[in-house]
Amino acid sequence: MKSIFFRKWYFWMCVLSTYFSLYAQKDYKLWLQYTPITNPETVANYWENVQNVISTENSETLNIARSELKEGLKSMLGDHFDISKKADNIIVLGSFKSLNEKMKNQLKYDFDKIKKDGFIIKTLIEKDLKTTVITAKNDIGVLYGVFNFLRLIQTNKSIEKLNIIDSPKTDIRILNHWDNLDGTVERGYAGSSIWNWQKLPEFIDQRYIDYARANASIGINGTVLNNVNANALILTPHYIEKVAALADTFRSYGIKVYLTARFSAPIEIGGLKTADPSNPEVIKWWKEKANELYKAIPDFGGFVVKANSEGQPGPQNYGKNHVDGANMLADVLAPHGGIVMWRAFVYSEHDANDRAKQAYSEFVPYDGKFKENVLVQVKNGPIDFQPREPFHPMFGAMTKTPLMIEFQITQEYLGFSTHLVFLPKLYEEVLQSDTFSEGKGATVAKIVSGKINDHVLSGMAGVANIGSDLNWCGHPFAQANWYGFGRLAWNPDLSADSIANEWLRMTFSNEENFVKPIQKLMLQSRETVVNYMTPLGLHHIMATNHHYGPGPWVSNLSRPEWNPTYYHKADANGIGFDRSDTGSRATAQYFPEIAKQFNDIKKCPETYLLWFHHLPWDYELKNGKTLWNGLALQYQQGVNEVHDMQATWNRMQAYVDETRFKEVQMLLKIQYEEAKWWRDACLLYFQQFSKKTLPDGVEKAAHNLNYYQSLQFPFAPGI
Ligand code: GCV
Repeated sequence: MKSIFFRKWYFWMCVLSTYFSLYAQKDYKLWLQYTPITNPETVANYWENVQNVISTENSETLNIARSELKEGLKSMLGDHFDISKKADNIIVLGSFKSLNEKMKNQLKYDFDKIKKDGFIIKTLIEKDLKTTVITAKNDIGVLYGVFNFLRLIQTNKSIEKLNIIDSPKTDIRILNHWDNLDGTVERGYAGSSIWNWQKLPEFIDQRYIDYARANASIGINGTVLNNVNANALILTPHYIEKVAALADTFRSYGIKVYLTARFSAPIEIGGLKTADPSNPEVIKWWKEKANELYKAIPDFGGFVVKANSEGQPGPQNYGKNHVDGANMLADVLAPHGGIVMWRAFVYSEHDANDRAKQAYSEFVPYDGKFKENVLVQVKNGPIDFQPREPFHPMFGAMTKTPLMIEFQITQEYLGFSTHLVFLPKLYEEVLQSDTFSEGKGATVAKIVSGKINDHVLSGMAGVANIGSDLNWCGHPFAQANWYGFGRLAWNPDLSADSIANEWLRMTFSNEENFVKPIQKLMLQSRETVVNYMTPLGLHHIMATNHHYGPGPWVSNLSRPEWNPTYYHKADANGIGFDRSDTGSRATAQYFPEIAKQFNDIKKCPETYLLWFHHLPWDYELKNGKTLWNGLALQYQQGVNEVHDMQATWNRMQAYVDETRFKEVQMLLKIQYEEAKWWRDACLLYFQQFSKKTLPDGVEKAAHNLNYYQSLQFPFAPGI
């Protein structure tokens, strides 16, 4: 009796655990779901073209490419491969040099068009024999080609007659992990760091491989493992060994490892008295460190450095400048082929000037002075990853220096991982901004891809949103931001629209009734968050330190530019930061065409109005409403839009597995509550100055201002 009961219990436990692990896997599998195609006709059509896979050579990367292709096809189309059978329609995988002469002849013109890491996917037809060739200049290009090919099937595209020739437009497509050695992640909202330093180097977590594979699938080719607020210990032998184990794991996926170098490391771990970049002992120490690193990791990528920024040490501590610091490190890395990514995120509490102007003022005079293997890494906007900022004026202003763009994928100022915000829309807005640095058409995208000034190096960095959470990113839709960053790093001219479309199809479903409304929701989501957090160009009004929730009233922090009041400048006369010619003149840092536009209240896009202008509460907006009414209505609109997002999602149950459906549903509920919190707290606070009533259509706050001001979140994640 007992044993029957036990067997039944055991049976159901197995069923349940399979059920849970299957669904849990969906969260974990990101956009590489390879969901089985259920329509037999579609399956048959695909099979017509992919009866077998043959590779022309072996290497670790090519073996990965082959098994990815086979497994992907098997999962989507069913297990029909018969390697022993001579198939008519095959896929040939291999680097160009390994193809037979006939194929080489057919492909040689295409081959000339691809660059390093690029690939060709081409259907060659001879009599009745159809061969799809996936080839490239190097093995990793073939792997990229395979992921591209699989994406076609994942997104329901035809593979009948392919002619795809694609190359990345940037060289360095890199994630910046702000991961600390103690396992915490600065601005991380998806659990703890995925690097298990204690178990490395012996223990290689399967997650590292899955991480590398996911990155390779979107073309990411580099990772900075540690926080830009760095601990020098990462450069000690104890950690280098662990870093090397990760580099070994990532290598066959085309991913190079980089580290943040703490500028004062020669003192902290080298026993020197100084870190002065001109000191011979310091230079010798860094040279030896570079030798040690390259001995352990022959393809080590190089260093990222946050110097003289937010309390981090740097060359200015010794009366030297950014060029002195960056070039010293560049010199020690150059013999090994390494690079330096020197961050331009600097602002000083001793500089009374507008914070938005400081990086430009400090860096632009150094243009042309950096060594060839230095890139200056510039955040997308001049303040700090706000829901909306104009593009950074440094883009276009340093023609002799390769500038990398740094985007934040993790949602520090964008509702953490509880808010659904599709960031490629933000990235696209910045990348497609015209700097006018070389006349019309000098977009940020062209500058960062090195096209405008013919730079040898180019790159895009994204602050990772990856953590130990089952779904990697803390929100099923936050995965789209990792995905979208990778796709844009590969091609900064891709549209957010197409990225959302392919991501949805790969991650959830190809059903049009699902894709259409959810794509629309994603594309609107960034504007929505701007509406309920920082409409009309407001910025940096988040609560102190953790940046969770609203805090426009904060004015007591030691550094003026850390206080939200510094940014909105609300008073009885109005609101906004005057950065025009009558104010800080930050507009003058842009090229004249843009400067003129931003400077003139009538021409300035209303999305940036309060970023550049301080305006009276009665100022008339383009829609005829007063500034106060327009502001209040925009906050309300943000709330309404989240409500609409909920309604749209609720109609999607039939297309999404239960786990992810519920996760998103619960998260949207939090987002809705928090959108209302933002609206109420901000409007109550600003109302003290405007002294105006709320316009019709704006809901009254649920609490008074004191209540919102009293909220404390000492354990908010990410700090
Ligand atoms: C890693 C902002 C963030 C900091 C971050 C810094 C930077 O100030 O709040 O957490 O530090 O940017 O990008 O260096």
